[in-house]
Amino acid sequence: MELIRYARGSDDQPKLAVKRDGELYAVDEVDRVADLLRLRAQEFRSLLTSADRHLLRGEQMTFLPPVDGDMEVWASGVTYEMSRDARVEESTSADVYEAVYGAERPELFFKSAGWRVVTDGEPIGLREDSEVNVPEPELGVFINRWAEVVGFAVCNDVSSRSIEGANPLYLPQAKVYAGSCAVSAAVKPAWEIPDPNALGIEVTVWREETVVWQASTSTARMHRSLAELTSFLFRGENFPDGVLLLTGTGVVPQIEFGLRAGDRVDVSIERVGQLSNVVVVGKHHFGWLESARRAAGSRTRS
Ligand code: DO4
Ligand code: MG
Repeated sequence: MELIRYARGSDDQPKLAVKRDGELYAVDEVDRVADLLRLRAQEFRSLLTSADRHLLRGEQMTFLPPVDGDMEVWASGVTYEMSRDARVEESTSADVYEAVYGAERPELFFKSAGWRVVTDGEPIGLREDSEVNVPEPELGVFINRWAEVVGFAVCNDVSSRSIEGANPLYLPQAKVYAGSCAVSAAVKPAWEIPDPNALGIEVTVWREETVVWQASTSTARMHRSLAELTSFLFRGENFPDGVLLLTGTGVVPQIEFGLRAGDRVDVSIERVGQLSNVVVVGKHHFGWLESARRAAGSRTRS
């Protein structure tokens, strides 16, 4: 089963559905992921599993990012050895990455407001003022207001490597900008993934017909547990509409590699799903996100 958020026409209010055996069923009780994340995990599960009466067929649907209401997107970093080693190589302040990898407190940072998130088939962005940019394929974890993990998604924490490398204090500029946060349209409920600690993650970057970077890892190589990351995230803040937490990248390309306009980035996570986006450069490509706040169906597909 997967949870989907969708709209039909450009003026249609977003709604929720569950996909089961290739069929879509309406979730009639609530219209927002945020409302689901206000429920306890058990209620979330019974509401989704009981959505089996109202079959949706044939209608033109636009799938939307599964982040709405006052949900926020946060991210953790340096949660894999490879991420630590890559930052040590690129950074003018290597020791901060060594220190955070071994520290009790993880690196956690705000990644995106909900309305800025892009989903499958929409463009991802690079900053015009950034030289080297990379995709970061990451397992995303949906956490409800009660700090319970209720679902998973495939995410891309698109980042400027050169801006972060110049000075770690530039992290917000390297991480938070137009088109930098992509999340798969489908959410996999947590009860269908009893062991999220052994999921294969794969990323492929296509330049025209050629694969220019490919890498894989497994969540088994993550140096922190989901419970640990969740507990630190909720230490200092409440999330009344829930939160999506990106859990860090376990693959980083060679320092010579950088994304370019027109590249297609495909990410897949075993048992969770896929995410595919084409790269554009500059914030002017994302003006449509503002109108999509009011007219959810008017989104841009690449
Ligand atoms: O320390 C900078 C960010 C690291 C990050 O985003 C990651 O490891 O995925
Ligand atoms: Mg990351």
